[in-house]
Amino acid sequence: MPIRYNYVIGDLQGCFTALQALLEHIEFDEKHDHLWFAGDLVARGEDSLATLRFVKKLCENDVAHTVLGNHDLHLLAVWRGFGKLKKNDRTAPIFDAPDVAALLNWLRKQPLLLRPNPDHVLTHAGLPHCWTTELAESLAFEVALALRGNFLELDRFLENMYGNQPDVWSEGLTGEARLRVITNYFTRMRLVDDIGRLEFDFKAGLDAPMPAGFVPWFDKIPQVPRTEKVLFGHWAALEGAGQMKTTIPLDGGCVWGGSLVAYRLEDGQRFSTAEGCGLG
Ligand SMILES: [Mn+2]
Repeated sequence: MPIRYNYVIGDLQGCFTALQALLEHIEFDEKHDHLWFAGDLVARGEDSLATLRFVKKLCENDVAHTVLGNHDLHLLAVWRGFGKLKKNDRTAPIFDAPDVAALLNWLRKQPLLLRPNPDHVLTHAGLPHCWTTELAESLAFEVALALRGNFLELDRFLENMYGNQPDVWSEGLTGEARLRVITNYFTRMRLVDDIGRLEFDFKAGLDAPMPAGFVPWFDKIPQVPRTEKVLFGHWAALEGAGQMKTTIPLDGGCVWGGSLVAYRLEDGQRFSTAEGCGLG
């Protein structure tokens, strides 16, 4: 049976009830449809554990795929002892669950970039204009290799993952600094400057004043024109709105009282829950 529809879904953040409502709304059918998640499966929503279990099962059944977001990486770091739960994270039950190792060993094997079809690229935060899509694919794979390696490799990566430096891509970077900046582009990027330097403080919407010299990453024209559309989550203040020409925001800010968004690849139609879980 050929796939009927592919839906790309924005940041779940543990909003399990909203996910179920959205799947009902799009009449998701495991036998015929396929789901693509933009990462940040867990964090502040009401049931990160149920969300993680649900998405893992779909992925293992080859019904869904997900990329990793900053909250997913943070979950892995806490698990391995390199981070602490954030004040508003409601992920503690994951660490007490009998299947914690299975869940997190599965999570760490998920990629930072996916190609749902030849016309689309999916990452958690987007793609900077200084990378071709091909380069991005190979850089995402460098990080994925560290994440899915043995615990020594995983721990070395997680221990060095945090930090804002270097804040700009350069081909000559090596080792942990290289993996850190790649990870920051894929999972934390919002604003960049002309050379692709990252800015880490701005989280507001597009009508808010931005630091001098910085613009949203999607306002920069790729140095090598991209033929693919870029699907991304992470930036809740965009509210998943504004179907732009070449970039498609998917984080409807569900956990902040917005909505959970699904984008149908076949026709570009957007679907969303009536309201988010509003826990923020
Ligand atoms: Mn995020």
